[in-house]
Amino acid sequence: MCDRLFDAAVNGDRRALARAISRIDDAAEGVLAAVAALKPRRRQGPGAPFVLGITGPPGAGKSTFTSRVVTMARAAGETVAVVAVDPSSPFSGGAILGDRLRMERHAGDSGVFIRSLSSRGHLGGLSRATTQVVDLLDAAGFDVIIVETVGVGQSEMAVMGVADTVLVILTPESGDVVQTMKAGLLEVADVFAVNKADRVGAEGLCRNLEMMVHMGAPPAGEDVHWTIPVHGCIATDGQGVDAVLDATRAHLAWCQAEGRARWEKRRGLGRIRSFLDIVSSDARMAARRALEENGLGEAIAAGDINPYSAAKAWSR
Ligand SMILES: Nc1nc2c(ncn2[C@@H]2O[C@H](COP(=O)(O)OP(=O)(O)OP(=O)(O)O)[C@@H](O)[C@H]2O)c(=O)[nH]1
Ligand SMILES: [Mg+2]
Repeated sequence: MCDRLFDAAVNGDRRALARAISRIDDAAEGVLAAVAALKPRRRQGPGAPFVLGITGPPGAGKSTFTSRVVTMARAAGETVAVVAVDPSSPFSGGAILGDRLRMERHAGDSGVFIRSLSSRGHLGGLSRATTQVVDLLDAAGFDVIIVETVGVGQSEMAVMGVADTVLVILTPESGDVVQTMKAGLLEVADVFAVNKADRVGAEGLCRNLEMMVHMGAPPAGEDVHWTIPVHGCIATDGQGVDAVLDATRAHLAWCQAEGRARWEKRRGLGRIRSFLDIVSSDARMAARRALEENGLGEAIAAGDINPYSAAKAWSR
């Protein structure tokens, strides 16, 4: 069933593509085999397609920026897919609606495809779904794939495992350099953009970020080093967006040349993470089924069987 849907999806049927992504998001039966049969181009290496991860604090301007990038890529004749990864709770679904409105200007353009992912309730589900959806969009032939996610926890790590280049968008309001480091955003960033450069404090933040990225010594054992560029921009009127985009393309070019080994290493870690995500969510689903059988769940809840020995007995 899934195979035919996935075939149609990679052959240009946009409705099939949307449905295939829903199947992935729901971890539906047969999805794993269908994804495994895909032939993503980037298995060969970076660059085809360009997978750009965009992350940063809530409200930083990620979607506004993404919309600009879509317009620019279309003007250059490239097809673009956008995946908005939404790790928020089921009770705050407002952001995606706002995105829909913002992206409406691209509606009717068959060279643009926009979807959001939720995968709520699955352990590791979000990163699993993101990787699989990017493979599908890659196989479907998009030139640029943008993965947008709020940098509030694990989701940006998932983006890092799948993107060629990770752009971290900050604003003068999103906190200082120390907070950025504490949030782990320095570890995931290949390029920094300070958006809302029309607001007070943007220049200072740029300067401090510059200082921070130059302070960091190259990691031990790495003979090539990428120095994270920092650019200010105003996503609402487009100022500086092209310079940020050029910096992400420069990083991609670096990944294709001297940074190739580092790209391969990151991709390798991403693949290991995919494996662990799949195994852990499968195991959890199997354990849930086990709870429903033979009164195991009731017995554990009542304290008749202790959860440790039950888990040990089950995982054997
Ligand atoms: N002043 C100013 N406002 C901006 C700029 N870029 C975006 N905004 C505004 O900031 C608000 C949030 O923008 P979004 O693009 O939704 O931000 P986001 O990072 O996608 O937000 P979430 O997905 O909810 O995390 C909107 O009201 C934008 O119009 C900018 O450069 N300057
Ligand atoms: Mg957004």
